[in-house]
Amino acid sequence: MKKTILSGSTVTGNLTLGNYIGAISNWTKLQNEYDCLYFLADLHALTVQQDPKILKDRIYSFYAQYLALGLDPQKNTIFVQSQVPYHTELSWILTCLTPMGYLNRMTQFKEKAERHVKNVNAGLFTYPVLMAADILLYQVDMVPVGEDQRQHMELARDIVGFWENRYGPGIFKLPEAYVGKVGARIMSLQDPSKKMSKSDDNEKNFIAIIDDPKVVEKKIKSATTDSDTVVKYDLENKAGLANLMNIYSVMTGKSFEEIEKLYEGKMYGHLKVDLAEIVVSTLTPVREKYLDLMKNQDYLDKLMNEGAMKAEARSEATLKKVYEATGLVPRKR
Ligand code: ATP
Ligand code: LTN
Repeated sequence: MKKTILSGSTVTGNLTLGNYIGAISNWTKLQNEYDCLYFLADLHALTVQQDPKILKDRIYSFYAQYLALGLDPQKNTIFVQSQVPYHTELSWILTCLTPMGYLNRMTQFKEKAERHVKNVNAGLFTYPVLMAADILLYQVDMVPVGEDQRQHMELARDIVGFWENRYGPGIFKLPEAYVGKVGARIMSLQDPSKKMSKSDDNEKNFIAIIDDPKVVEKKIKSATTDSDTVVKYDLENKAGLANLMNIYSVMTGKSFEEIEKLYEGKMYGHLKVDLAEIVVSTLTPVREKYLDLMKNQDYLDKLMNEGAMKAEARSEATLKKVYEATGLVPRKR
């Protein structure tokens, strides 16, 4: 039996190089060995205010980006969260088992509440419970995520404990987080003290997977570095350069030592020019495939439907058991 993997990305902004390196490149590697479910967390996106028209376009765009980045709809179940209603049903039941104190500790909630002071809604607070439901519905073994999601993964495991204390064992599998060793945290280009985030208001902070090659070049060239000139990996004193070296290393397979050697006696500018070329050559075919897919919305609709049907069929059994255990009466079909 193949192990089951599930992961998702919130439908906000545009997928970035950080998402690709930290998450989606791992997903594409895993798709051959494991039984994988990958989804668009569009309901999670609603925790911050969304323009309906933009959200809708983005759902198609993200789906096309998943495909363009190499996720195969034949090998994987690729679906849109809101198209499988069991996620929200399970989420409610789990919300009623999760102590507020646990949610209060979530650093992402604290950060987002600070960033969206005018819209600190209850969904932002209960976001990690919906994430736990996404995972627990499918009896998942492993969840490949970036470093920033570790805490939410711990909570998902705690929620299995809350459930079992109340209703007993045997329904949910305890999921493990899978955080890649390299590239787990790509930082913002202008402010390397914070992570590259796709919903950043300043576009210069991130490279979008579908950015025009010229824009990619510009963003890399204007990335913040320091006033020194020696190319040396030093996270503490040269955080901006370290971030560029990290991206360089992940995308070429070269170690930091190899990169340092390569740029001995050269300026940061040389490294930036080469890095821009490396990133552009990786992203160009993805962008072309993406633009092609976006011309055919019917095809995307068809794949989304198939994905949702597969996901629904797979999660039905868990939800039925949950209804039985909690004393709810499932509708007879
Ligand atoms: P947002 O800014 O909207 O919160 P995000 O860029 O953090 O978005 P998510 O949808 O939260 O993206 O994350 C999708 C996946 O990408 C997660 O597994 C997450 O850990 C990973 N990821 C996000 N940003 C980075 C980053 N800078 N470096 C490495 N991995 C990342
Ligand atoms: N919170 C995640 C997106 C997400 C997710 C999930 C990831 C929602 N549900 C389930 C893995 C498994 C994020 O990356 N921001």
